[in-house]
Amino acid sequence: MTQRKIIHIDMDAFYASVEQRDHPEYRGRPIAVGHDGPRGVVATASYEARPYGVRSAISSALAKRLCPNLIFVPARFDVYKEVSRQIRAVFRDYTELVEPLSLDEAFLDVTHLRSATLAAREIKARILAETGLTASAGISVNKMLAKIASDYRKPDGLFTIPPGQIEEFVAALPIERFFGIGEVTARKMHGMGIHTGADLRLRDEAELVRHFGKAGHSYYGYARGIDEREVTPNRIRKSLGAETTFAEDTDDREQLRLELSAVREEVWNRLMRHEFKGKTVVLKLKFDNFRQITRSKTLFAPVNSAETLRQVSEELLAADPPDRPYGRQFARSLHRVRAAAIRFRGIRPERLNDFSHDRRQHGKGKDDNCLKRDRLWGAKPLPDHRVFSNLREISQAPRTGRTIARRRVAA
Ligand code: TTP
Ligand code: MG
Repeated sequence: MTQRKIIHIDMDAFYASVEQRDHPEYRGRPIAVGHDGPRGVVATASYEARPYGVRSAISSALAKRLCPNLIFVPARFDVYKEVSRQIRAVFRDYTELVEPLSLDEAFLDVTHLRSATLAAREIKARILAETGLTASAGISVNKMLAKIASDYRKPDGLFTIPPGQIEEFVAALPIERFFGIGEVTARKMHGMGIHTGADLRLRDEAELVRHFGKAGHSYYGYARGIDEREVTPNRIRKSLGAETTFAEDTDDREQLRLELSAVREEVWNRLMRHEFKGKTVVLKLKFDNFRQITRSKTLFAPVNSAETLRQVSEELLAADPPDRPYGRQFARSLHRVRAAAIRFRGIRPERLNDFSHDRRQHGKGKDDNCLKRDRLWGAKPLPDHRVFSNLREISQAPRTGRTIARRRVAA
């Protein structure tokens, strides 16, 4: 089998660089893209702001504390999308096999070219000429290594991991830097004493599978610099979301509403960044007794404005009667909310009709209760009534793995 040649390209401080390009007065200054309100979230920060610790997804309030001179600039997603279109056009001059991961990054399979490193150099130069912005490139034999390499010399970097150096490179790599090992898995690995690629390499495959399920096979490969994932154009993302764990558990609705507005802003940023089209909005609340409830609502068309997202998520949050605080129906006593999440799901048409199953499984009585409560306290429809409402609650007791689901359809 011929060895693949993979390039990963990632724009530097993408939104912030676009703002500095278009507003010369911001050049050389610490800026954050996002809004400055008390619940605002930073989408990204310019390289001048990063030494202060300002980075993506922290709150604007914290960012201002870290860097008092920080300038907040509102996001202009249309402009970022236009730049994204320009860079993707450049990529396609080199290969059909382009897999965008978000507006500002993509994998390219250039196995057919003589030198991937030369191609990457050219791509960077063309991006700069056509957009006035810098990108970083990583080059290697698979996606994992290319992605790690592009991060290695940021900003304006270019780094190649040639086949002969893979082993050494991977051995020294901290486990959280592997592409494909997320935050939660990395924490679990730390708990097992696995901190670097070298540590991971010492574990046998069966042990990794025992701890991490099927993914264990992949991790076994990653430790050896092996990653079989192909560059797949038009990959379809199924869902996207954001979650926050509160500094203090709360049962105060107003507090919850405010906390949720920050999660909403972040999830909206992600939606824009991944150009995700989601029709189903899911709200999840986790309680201090480790139970959780999930509610969702499916619209006829993808959510296309931050205002619609605000309405739907507040509606889902308000779906409890005021005299019955969150979770009471699932717990013997009142519990406080520990964490909240909003997710978007892309939904296929056939999924919209699968309610009969739940009805059979959980009995009519429960559904009727649910109906009555929804009529009294149910969510207000959106103004245009173009809403397919799927109010759904799930109580999960993780220790037993038991799931109780209730669903109801309201016109
Ligand atoms: P990244 O490529 O992760 O970050 P970046 O381009 O700003 O900086 P770097 O030089 O380290 O690559 O994300 C690209 C854009 O996506 C970023 O400019 C803003 C947006 N974004 C968010 O809106 N929220 C997020 O949590 C992250 C990580 C990015
Ligand atoms: Mg980037």
